[in-house]
Amino acid sequence: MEATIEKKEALLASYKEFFSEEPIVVKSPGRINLIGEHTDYNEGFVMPAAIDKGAYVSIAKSGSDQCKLIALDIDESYEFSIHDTLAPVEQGWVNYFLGVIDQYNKKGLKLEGFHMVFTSDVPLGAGLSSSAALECSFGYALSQLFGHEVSLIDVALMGQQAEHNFAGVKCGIMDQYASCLGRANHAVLLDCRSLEHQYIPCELGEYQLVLFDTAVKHNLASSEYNVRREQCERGVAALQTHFSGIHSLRDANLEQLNQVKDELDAKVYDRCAYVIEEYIRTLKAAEALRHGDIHELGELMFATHEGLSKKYEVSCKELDILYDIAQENENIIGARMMGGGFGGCTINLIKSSEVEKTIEVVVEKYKALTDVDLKYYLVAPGDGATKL
Ligand code: GAF
Repeated sequence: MEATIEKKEALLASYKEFFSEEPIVVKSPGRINLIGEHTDYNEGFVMPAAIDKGAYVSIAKSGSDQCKLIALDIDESYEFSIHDTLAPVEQGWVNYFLGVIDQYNKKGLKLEGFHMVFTSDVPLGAGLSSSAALECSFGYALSQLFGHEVSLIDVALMGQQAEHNFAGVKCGIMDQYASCLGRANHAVLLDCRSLEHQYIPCELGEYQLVLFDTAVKHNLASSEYNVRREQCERGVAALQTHFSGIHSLRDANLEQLNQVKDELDAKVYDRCAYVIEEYIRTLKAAEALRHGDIHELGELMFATHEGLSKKYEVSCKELDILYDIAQENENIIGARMMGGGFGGCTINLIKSSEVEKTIEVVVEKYKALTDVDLKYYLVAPGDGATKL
């Protein structure tokens, strides 16, 4: 909390250097995901948590139609009129904001000109949803500034649409939902069909969560993400010709999938099998967490990595190396790649009493195998979108 207050004060001071109004400040965090990967757009379950790092937006009405966005961290800005017809622009970061404004426009929620300065301490390209943090902090800030009654779930949905329409990634709802509705010390078990969630205390006993950041982001990330989505849809289409009541992979079981196997491309079969298995694993993991069976949770995380790497094929060399190192280490009882894939972090359950020593060993082994200095983050579940 102290860090958050400091960030707020620093942001307010920066805002004053650019503009004369008194802004409001909103924070929305990045996220981790314990388990339930690539299940959100298949209407399954996910179990993410918000983290303490987030995007901070300071914003006030400009008193005219003019809007100005200032990205403090990269010293860039962007100006436009609130009445402009919006379309994606070259400056990548601007699209997250334009995409959210576009959603307000589509919903008929009236906006006026504004001045906005933002900063973020969510590591970029680490798979911690720095973009969802931007979309959600901004979406929530607009609702607060212009007095619109927009629920946090709606803010999350608007952020997701911004990602689809302005960033070109057909993402599910997990990242934005966790960013908006995360709760300190809890994981969020989210049903991505009904958009209902349960908070599960994230009590990990003698273990703690550590992220190892490969710092790689392969170009494949967004294109292959959309391909995976299409492959799942192809699997659903085949299942629908044989079975009733199938709207998404969430409704199918492995037996049914095996019955249509001959009609499916081998890759499509593997993708669908992974998703159906991950759906089951996520529910088991939620039970394990509820009952404090952290070893079981860890085993399920290992199994998820295997599926993501071999069947869903969204891992990469660096993530697999980290997985192998984790598997050999007796102090790491669960590990897997996290998020969309093709780079970013692994999430690890490490024995708290051995955490420093273990990190040292992993960093050393990774360096020996890749010649890269591994970054790492100790994370704990934090709160979702908040007006500070
Ligand atoms: C990315 C997406 F944005 C999420 O919606 C989710 O699909 C995730 O990849 C994979 O589980 O973070």
